[in-house]
Amino acid sequence: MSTQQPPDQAASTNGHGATNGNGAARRAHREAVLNLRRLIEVARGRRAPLIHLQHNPDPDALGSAAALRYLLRRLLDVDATLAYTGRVGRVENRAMLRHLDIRIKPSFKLDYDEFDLVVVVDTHPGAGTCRLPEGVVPDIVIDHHPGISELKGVAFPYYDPDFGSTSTMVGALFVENGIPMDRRIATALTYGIRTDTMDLSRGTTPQDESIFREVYGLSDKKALSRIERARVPQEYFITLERALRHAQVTDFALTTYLGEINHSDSVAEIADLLFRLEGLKWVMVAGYNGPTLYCSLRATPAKDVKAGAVAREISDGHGGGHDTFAAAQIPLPENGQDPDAAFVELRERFLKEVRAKKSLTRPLTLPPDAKTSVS
Ligand SMILES: [Mn+2]
Repeated sequence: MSTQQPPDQAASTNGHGATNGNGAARRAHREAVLNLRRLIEVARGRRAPLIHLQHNPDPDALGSAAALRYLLRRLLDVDATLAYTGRVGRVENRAMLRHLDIRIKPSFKLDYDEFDLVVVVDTHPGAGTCRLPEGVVPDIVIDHHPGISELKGVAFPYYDPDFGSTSTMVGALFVENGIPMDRRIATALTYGIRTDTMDLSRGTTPQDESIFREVYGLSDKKALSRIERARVPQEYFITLERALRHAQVTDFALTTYLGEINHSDSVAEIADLLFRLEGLKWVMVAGYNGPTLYCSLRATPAKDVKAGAVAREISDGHGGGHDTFAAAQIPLPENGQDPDAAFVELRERFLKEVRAKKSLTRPLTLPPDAKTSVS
């Protein structure tokens, strides 16, 4: 769409995003100008906006939603409500809410009829992580997750899977349009970009870098440190111990089972930790909570590696994600199939899918003759 924009738009840079004067930066600037215009067109005149977050919101969802709320307040003088489903589990994410004063409300406590604008952030209708109430069609969708084919009835889909985070996309609306933000919002966006891109190491574009530089420069470093070093409950170490005990290395793939978990973020947290093992190409971590088996995948980047596709395949469509990191939420059958058995089956499917040689299996931390409780 940028190619249809008259060239004079490019000249009106504000000195933030397009300082190096190259074509890509000018294009990014132009798109941010257009995107802000479209956002305002759709949101203007609405008095009760609702920002609906990704299920079990992560820092990117929390950061981009908080920033969008601030933007709507600043430009249109309206107060948006932030709604979420699932829970905020990881202690860092709870610390983020606390230290940055981000207030979110559980979706089930809200009547969606009372809102006259619905924005979905960091997910999209049709994705497993979008739990909008039945029949609610959002006016605006802001997301970077791959997999959107069409968004029926959405007035403004601000969607680009090239971005490393939704926080970058919302950050660009500020930075490229010269709109100031306060320290709290800069900190929230910083943490959102940082966690979604693993410190700009995965799935990033030059724009992720340039927006990150801007927001990081404005951020509260002490608050960031307090969030990242948040104290953890004893439960964390109990889960960690189980993860190590059940971990098996099969060829180039590590798999482990956490049993019952307190919150679904545990699988991602442990997957990131175990992925540090040298020589690995894949990690698959799973655990259950209630009627759902949660699974997290990490993969070393390579031409034919598509973690999102693997997640989808082994979960019969209940998963997806990016090339190097992905997740699945698999409903456990109601006939009381035990989650341990569901894990064993999932592990089989995963190892087959990534073509790991099962004969090359060893425990991660136990001597080869010791027995693990799940095998
Ligand atoms: Mn995200």
